[in-house]
Amino acid sequence: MKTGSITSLSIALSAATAGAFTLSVDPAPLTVNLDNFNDGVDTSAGFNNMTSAGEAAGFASINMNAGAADPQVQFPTPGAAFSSTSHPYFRVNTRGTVGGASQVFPLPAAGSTVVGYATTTAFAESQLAFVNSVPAVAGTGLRIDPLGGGIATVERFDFDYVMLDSVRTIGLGEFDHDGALDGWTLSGNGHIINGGTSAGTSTFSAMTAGNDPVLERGGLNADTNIFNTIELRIAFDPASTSRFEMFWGTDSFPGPAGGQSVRLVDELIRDGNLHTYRFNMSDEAAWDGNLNILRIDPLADADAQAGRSFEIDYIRLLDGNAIIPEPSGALLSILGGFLFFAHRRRS
Ligand SMILES: [Ca+2]
Ligand SMILES: [Ca+2]
Ligand SMILES: [Ca+2]
Repeated sequence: MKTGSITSLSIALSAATAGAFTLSVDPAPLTVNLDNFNDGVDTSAGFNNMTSAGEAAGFASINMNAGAADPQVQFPTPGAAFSSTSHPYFRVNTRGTVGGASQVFPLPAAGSTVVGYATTTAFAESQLAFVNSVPAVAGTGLRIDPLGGGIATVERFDFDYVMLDSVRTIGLGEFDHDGALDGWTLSGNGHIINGGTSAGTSTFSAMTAGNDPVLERGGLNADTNIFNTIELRIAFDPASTSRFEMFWGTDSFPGPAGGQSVRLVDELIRDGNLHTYRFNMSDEAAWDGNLNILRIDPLADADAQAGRSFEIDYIRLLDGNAIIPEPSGALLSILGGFLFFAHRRRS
């Protein structure tokens, strides 16, 4: 990343702000929804040996007869046509009978664009990439052939979301169907209360009830050399004053551990609306090896015990090396407690 100039050095941060990372607030989105199946309107079509079982609670359900040959369902995008030029990667969150390699094709069908993924009985996200035919794949939807492998008369497949990404992305939490926690746990001390996920908002919302309210997801295995950027979209209670803190652990720097976290206080936008915070972690010495755990204390101290609300739209890992800096806009670089305002220019 080229930095045109560093125009000021301001030590205006509270003592709680810490970490060595670069922060972008509300950068241009890198991901679009092909469909999140959250509006309850079933638009599935083009069946072969499958039938719709409806759309409700934030996902679309499709049935196939066991062993059916070449099962197919089509999901037209409700939005604009997409192109692999801008969005070469995509993610499918699905569950179904454990089967062979399910396949995905763009619509209208085009050659040599097939990708395969394995379905599991619990919702799980598959990260996929279009196999680009020159010059690119463009489409108005996807056709999915969810190959089953069970013995039930009817096998059912549920589709939570399909998202198209500009850079390689892992959805650590998209909170996109009713009750979804996407592998996150409300750990230990009970200081997160009234938590719940709604497909209507595609968010997890909750309140704090004490210091160090903990959201944690373990069992990760992501190469920090590639996935050096965390993106979080979150809303904070206007009445809150507390810091936000995020801890991590890798196979070479186990965590969560004190001193292995990023903290924000003054940088938080506390207007009750969702804002995007993108952290490039590549300056962190302990962002090394394979990431295996992430812990978020949304509002960690101060008035947390008074009961403050927060709402999370998503938590993602991004290939930050592939992110092209925006032509304008402010960037905050926080190194050892010093705040740099870097105004980036194309060069
Ligand atoms: Ca729908
Ligand atoms: Ca959904
Ligand atoms: Ca969401």
